[in-house]
Amino acid sequence: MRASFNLGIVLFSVLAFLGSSHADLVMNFYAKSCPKAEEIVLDFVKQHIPNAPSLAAPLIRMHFHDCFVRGCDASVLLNFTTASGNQTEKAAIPNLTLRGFDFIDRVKSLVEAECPGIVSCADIIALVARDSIVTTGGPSWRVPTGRRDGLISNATEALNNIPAPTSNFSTLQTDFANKGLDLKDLVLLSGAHTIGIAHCPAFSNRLYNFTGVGDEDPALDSEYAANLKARKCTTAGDNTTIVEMDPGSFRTFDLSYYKLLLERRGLFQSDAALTTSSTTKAYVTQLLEGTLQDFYAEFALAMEKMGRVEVKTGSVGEIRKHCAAVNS
Ligand code: HEM
Ligand SMILES: *[C@@H]1O[C@H](CO)[C@@H](O)[C@H](O)[C@H]1NC(C)=O
Ligand SMILES: *[C@@H]1O[C@H](CO)[C@@H](O)[C@H](O)[C@H]1NC(C)=O
Ligand SMILES: *[C@@H]1O[C@H](CO)[C@@H](O)[C@H](O)[C@H]1NC(C)=O
Ligand SMILES: *[C@@H]1O[C@H](CO)[C@@H](O)[C@H](O)[C@H]1NC(C)=O
Ligand SMILES: *[C@@H]1O[C@H](CO)[C@@H](O)[C@H](O)[C@H]1NC(C)=O
Ligand SMILES: *[C@@H]1O[C@H](CO)[C@@H](O)[C@H](O)[C@H]1NC(C)=O
Ligand SMILES: CC(=O)N[C@H]1CO[C@H](CO)[C@@H](O)[C@@H]1O
Repeated sequence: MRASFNLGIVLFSVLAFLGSSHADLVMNFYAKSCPKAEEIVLDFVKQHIPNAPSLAAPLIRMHFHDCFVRGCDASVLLNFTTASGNQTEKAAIPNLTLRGFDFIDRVKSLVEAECPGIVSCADIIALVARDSIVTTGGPSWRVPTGRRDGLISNATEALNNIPAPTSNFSTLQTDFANKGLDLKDLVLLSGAHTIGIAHCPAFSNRLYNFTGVGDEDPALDSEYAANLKARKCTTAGDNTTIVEMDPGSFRTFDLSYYKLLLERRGLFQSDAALTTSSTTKAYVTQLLEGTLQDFYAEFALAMEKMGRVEVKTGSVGEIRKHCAAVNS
């Protein structure tokens, strides 16, 4: 009995060791090292997001931007310029409209107070993104943890890896494939544009001078374009006006984003591009034929997959003390 018990422990340890050399993310990674970590994150989100529900959108977007540059390693959070003067991801154009950095910092300080130096900023972004979406009534997904924080943040890499709103289908396909994400993931993850807002420069080329002859993008519904020009982005140079990406239900995580795509009312060229490939258009149609719960279930799988992109685990990277700076 005793011998077999010991043998069990040995076997278990060997398996655990082999497992850790794979260093995959696991559910509830902090169960022993910081058992309250995930609860602290959730409590903070539940306490603050109901008063600021529009933050859920930039927080899930932050997770996306983080994962697409050097993997989900919180490189997106590093302060503007490093000691050596390098520009970080925050300085890159796609990041100019990110919000929610303070929110992450506040969660981090609560978690640090509970267990210093244990919980990574990368995991905090992933958990906050999920909990914020759930708290605003959207889908949930599994967030395995154990990500470690990166040491490098580079503005040029953000530009090279984060797809632009002017991207066509083949560029999007390549950008996602580079992160191990397929066309289904592209369609599902783009569905996050069912919530949130955009600033005019992300799409005003479609309204003004699309091909250099003062024209609109023919792929954009002309009535919608006229409306945007009359009421929202009234000049080609408007940098500040914001537009709901899924007008009418921009706070509701529903299927109407996909409905709009088929009505040629996707806001960005990158949204419209999903209907230019028969493969992705078929996925869009399929989602619209299914239920909201079907969409949520598929979205959940795609988010979990995105959350695993090029993660650093084991002894790679570090656990930052402050999310905005690498440890000194
Ligand atoms: C497929 C390629 C994608 C492109 C080209 C793209 C581009 C953009 C752009 C340009 C904005 C507007 C920023 C602004 O002007 O304020 C935006 C907003 C947003 N994006 Fe994406 N995005 C993509 C994929 C994703 C993914 C994968 C997610 C998350 C899973 C996501 C979530 C969001 C959300 C929630 C917003 C609204 C942010 C807010 O309300 O502040 N996007 N995106
Ligand atoms: C800043 O740039 C220098 C020179 O390229 C590089 O050695 C250093 O690692 C960079 N620092 C960061 C934090 O990216
Ligand atoms: C940032 O990334 C670009 C593109 O990969 C690279 O050319 C550049 O040297 C990097 N900058 C620093 C400071 O490492
Ligand atoms: C898509 O955009 C890329 C980058 O701008 C361009 O090189 C490529 O020719 C475009 N593809 C199509 C099919 O238009
Ligand atoms: C449209 O773009 C073309 C080519 O860049 C430029 O010559 C023209 O002045 C622009 N027209 C307007 C109305 O901005
Ligand atoms: C919009 O932003 C650009 C670049 O930051 C700036 O050059 C331009 O003057 C701004 N336009 C307006 C109308 O504020
Ligand atoms: C980030 O930069 C700001 C402003 O330069 C500075 O006040 C803050 O202390 C920095 N944060 C960290 C963690 O270094
Ligand atoms: C959130 C953030 O850091 N935004 C910055 C993006 O870059 C511009 C300048 O390039 C800054 O003014 C913003 O504060």
